[in-house]
Amino acid sequence: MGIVNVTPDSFSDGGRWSDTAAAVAHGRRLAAEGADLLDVGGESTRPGSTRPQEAEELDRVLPVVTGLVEEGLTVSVDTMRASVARACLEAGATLVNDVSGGLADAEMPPLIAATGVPFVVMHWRGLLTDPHARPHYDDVVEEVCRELGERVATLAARGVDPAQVVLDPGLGFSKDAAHNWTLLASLERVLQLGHPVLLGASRKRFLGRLPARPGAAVDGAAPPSDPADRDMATAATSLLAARAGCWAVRVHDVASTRDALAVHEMTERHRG
Ligand code: PMM
Repeated sequence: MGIVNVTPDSFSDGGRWSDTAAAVAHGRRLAAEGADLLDVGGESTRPGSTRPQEAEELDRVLPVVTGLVEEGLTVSVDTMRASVARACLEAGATLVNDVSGGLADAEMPPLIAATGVPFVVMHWRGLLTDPHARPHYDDVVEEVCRELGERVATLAARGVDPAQVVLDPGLGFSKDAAHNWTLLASLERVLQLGHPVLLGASRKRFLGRLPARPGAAVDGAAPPSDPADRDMATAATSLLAARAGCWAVRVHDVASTRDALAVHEMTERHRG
């Protein structure tokens, strides 16, 4: 899944594709590099960012979704708003990716139930308004899995077929670096919930503080690397995701992940 952020303020590529033509060209390039699916989003979820008005979000994403669909590409929409999801589905998007897991908008579950489209339910403990609020877990894997299971049950009670649901542990959402690493090390536990799993590690902050990097301070005080310098680490997480059996990875740089996934495919093919 290649990321097409049509936002002025996403943490790694905010503002770069905010013009429709540039965003469509970017999506086309990601598809040419091997993305099977393009995820178009118009709202940044970085801590402290203010939500765009509904009309503004729609203005950002709908022309891009339409443009990519017209090129015959498979498109998902990254939104927490049912109205935006509905308009994009009508324009030809085939999947809804909701970082709130259907919690932000009461109209989302009935829309997903009525349309029957695949629905990405990401784990998040809510819109963070305080960027310094520290998430607390006694056992992050156990709690994320339990809370995802509860989300699926709540959605099912509102008519969503569990077969529509793709789960995402939500790296970086209400989670610190140690939580992200622990979840990455335990993806098979998320897969045991019995749904396809999507992983979104791409360029996230915890990948910008790898201990082996020259200059990385032992006490972790070194500044994080630039988001765009995190693609090799991202590709490594894509390999981990593939080995665990994930369904998809959501990435900014498709070429590096494509190669990592090819390494996985070749080693699987040659497994004795
Ligand atoms: N991360 C971001 C946005 N949308 N959707 C899913 N399903 N999973 C994620 O991890 C996720 C997401 C934030 O990253 P971005 O601002 O670079 O898009």
